[in-house]
Amino acid sequence: MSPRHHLQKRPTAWAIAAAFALQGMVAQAATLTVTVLAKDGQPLADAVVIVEPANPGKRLAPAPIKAEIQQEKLQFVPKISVIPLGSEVLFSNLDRYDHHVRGLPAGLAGLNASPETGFTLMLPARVDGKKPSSATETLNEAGPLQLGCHLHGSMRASIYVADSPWVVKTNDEGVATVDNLPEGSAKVRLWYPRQLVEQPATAVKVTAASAVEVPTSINQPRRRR
Ligand SMILES: [Cu+2]
Repeated sequence: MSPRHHLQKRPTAWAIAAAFALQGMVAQAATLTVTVLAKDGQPLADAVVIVEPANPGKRLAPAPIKAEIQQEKLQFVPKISVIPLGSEVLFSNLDRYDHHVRGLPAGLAGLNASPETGFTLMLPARVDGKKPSSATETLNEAGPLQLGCHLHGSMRASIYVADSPWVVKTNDEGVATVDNLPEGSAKVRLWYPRQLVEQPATAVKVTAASAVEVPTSINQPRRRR
């Protein structure tokens, strides 16, 4: 090898910069914007969007958080939460009635559950001049949970306990923006409370800025409040 040839082979500053840029592109976080439509074709809020990349790579579990769910005017607020696995949830009762928080796996698993399954909290009625009663629960199992109250059958809510960072609830425009995805093929699954039939997964190609519309046969809930 001549010295000259050797010189030519040496990577130039430009080549090094290009290599870094390329590396940056490969590692670049991609975004998928998912719009979920109800049976009537209108945006569906509060649907849980779960993106499952074909090659998730070294996926990090989402960091646990401290979440809050309140009981107010005979309702759970919020009605649907996406909370990372291992998080602690603070439940508070702001009403002047006693409430329970009965947490059970959603769907059939919950129907067949024994009394020991899930968790039960008792939150006494609010008393003037005192802090509302509250209790915490740590979510140690991934998947959807339904919340109820033994005293008030209409009090219903859900928590989707996420073991992946790619689980996002749709906003009022029916949109869930899922960030930091690896590029490439992925599946989009949905979870929605009271859903009778599981929606088939949607295959997508995730790019730097990709979007998909997912029509469903889910009925719009009646107008809330
Ligand atoms: Cu209650």
